[in-house]
Amino acid sequence: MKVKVQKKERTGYVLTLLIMIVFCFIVLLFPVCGSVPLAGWVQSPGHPRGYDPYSNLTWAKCAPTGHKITLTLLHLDLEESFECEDDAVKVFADEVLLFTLCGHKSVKELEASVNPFLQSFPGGCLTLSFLADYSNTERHTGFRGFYTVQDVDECKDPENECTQLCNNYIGGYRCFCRPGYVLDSDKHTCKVSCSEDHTGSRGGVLMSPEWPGPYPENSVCSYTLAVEEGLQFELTFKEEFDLEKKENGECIDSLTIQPLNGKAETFCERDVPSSLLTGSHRIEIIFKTDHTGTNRGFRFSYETRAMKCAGPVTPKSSMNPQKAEYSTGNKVTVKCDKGHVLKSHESAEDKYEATCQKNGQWSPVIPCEPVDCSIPDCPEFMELSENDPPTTYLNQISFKCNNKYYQLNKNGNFTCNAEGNWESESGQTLTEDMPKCEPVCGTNKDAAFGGRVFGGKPAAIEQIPWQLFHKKSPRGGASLISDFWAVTAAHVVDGHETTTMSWLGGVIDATSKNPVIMETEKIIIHPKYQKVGGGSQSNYDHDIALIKMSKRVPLGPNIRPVCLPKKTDESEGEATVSGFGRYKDEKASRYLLYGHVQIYPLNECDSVGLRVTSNMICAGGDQVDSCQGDSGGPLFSPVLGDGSPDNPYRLKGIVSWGPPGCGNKSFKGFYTKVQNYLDWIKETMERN
Ligand code: 4AZ
Repeated sequence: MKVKVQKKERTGYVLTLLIMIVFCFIVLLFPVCGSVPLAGWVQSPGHPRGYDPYSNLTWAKCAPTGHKITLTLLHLDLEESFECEDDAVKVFADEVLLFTLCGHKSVKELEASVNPFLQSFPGGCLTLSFLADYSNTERHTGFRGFYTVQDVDECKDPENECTQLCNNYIGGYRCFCRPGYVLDSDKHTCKVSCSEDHTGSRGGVLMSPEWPGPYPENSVCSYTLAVEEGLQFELTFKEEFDLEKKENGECIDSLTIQPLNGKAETFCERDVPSSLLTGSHRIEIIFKTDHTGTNRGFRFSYETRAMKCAGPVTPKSSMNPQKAEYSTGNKVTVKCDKGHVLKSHESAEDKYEATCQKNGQWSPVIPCEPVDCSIPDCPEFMELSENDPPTTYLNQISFKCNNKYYQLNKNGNFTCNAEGNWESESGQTLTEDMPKCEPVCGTNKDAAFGGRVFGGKPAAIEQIPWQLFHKKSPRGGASLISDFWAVTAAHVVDGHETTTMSWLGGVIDATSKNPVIMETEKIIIHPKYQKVGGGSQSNYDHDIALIKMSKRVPLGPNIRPVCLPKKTDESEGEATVSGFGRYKDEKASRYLLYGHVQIYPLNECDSVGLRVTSNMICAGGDQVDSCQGDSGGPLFSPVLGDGSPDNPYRLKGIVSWGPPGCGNKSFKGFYTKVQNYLDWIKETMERN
């Protein structure tokens, strides 16, 4: 039977023949390359008779470095199936699946759309796996192809990183440079060989490579200028200075001038100084360029000048003599500025001598640092307004009281002075003029509400917080005047000086279960207080005594001191008297009562024959009088309800005595005039 060969089929055969000739040529030329054969066949089991059900084949070849494996399929006849799920050839480059093939493909089809892609990565492996299932209805011949090991042309890879020229060879590639350039140690970058050593030269010119033409790319030029110590280089830029930079002025290419022991300066802008005195006898100049740009570069001359020293030797100091510059060997006296002393000097020394060295530096250099006043110790109730404030020269601190029942007795602002002491606004040091937190006096709760209370009435808690009360015999009152001291009438405590008395505070009800109990430590009766004829009867002149408590009285809303009167206050007008004393027919009042009385001139008060002295105040009201048991208690003004922080309650008098029969309209009560005892009170409190 004569078979008519079609034209299409013929071209296929011719192509196969051609490829086979090329393959034979390769096989003959390179029979073996190390352990990897340079070419060979790969085909399905039983080809060309056809493969059996369940036949399989795994084939793999790995390329040496700088090579790749290519596979050329010449024939493909497998069972056709959806997504090649029955019989299939799969080709992988390392782990990457390149193709899954099945069915029938002509040589032309294979050449056009399959073979160009059947390649391993450079130095990688190509793997082929063939798997047939059982379901073949007719016989298929399988596949056949050949592989070759080929050199990779790395120079064609745009990522080969040769900055200038590239040369490919079997198994690798090499970068090389145009004349005038040298290959850097990274084996890829071409650089200009441009470093120069000008050691020993006292003058000359330096310029960028190829000046005045554009400087070459990828250059790192290092120039050394060096002469003996005692000289320094001056650089003079006269010509154009043109280095590549970004829009924002940041340098792309740069010229860095690094003096020995000095600060490096980098330039690329045209703002390079016309002349630069470097202050150094040794300079490294680095010129760096990147891979692009057509800028012209730089040119400058250099010469040497004698080394000079400039001032100041150290910040916060002055020099004597004062000059713009100093020659080597010159000596100056360095004096720290006001409020500064030499660092880590034992004595607070502020002067030393320094000499200008050959290297343009001063020696010795001892820094001047501000004097430190340090954090002061704070007495009780006092603290600094700020935690850990700075404490050096001219810094300020201020004190405050950390308890609302206390206030500073003077200005609490201090400044650290040049001598290292805290100084007040009036110019006194902290040790001379330490402020104190003293109890706030003469303030009660009423002050916050204002308003006036009339008549002899029971006092509310917190209304007369300075009222103290001696409940046991002798029943009497006292007034708290600080957080340790109370003032009372001498006749109340007379005879008790050597014993301890218990005073109650913060009570308005004498039967209160929880009063604050204050034990006396000292009872000091006024030295001029006397008893008539040495008997038990007092003449009530100087009827005043001070009581010091054994412990600091805990101040609070119920217990607060009253203010003492001013030296110049008028002793007239209305005042309030308070106490737990006799009330109407009762022997004693259970509650703290108060009432307003009028203070009269002494000559208007009938004393029923008893001697009245200028140490007494007489006062009384229509309905109100003090009486037995009130003695020692307060007579204060303004009247209860009228006081305020600006007009605090002041102790005018101490309940002292009166003609028999309290509340008698024609007689007034007598009170010790506290104003006459201000010095004695102050001195006694200070001394005890
Ligand atoms: C006394 O016996 C007393 N009316 C106190 C004051 C007055 C009278 C007597 C004043 O403690």
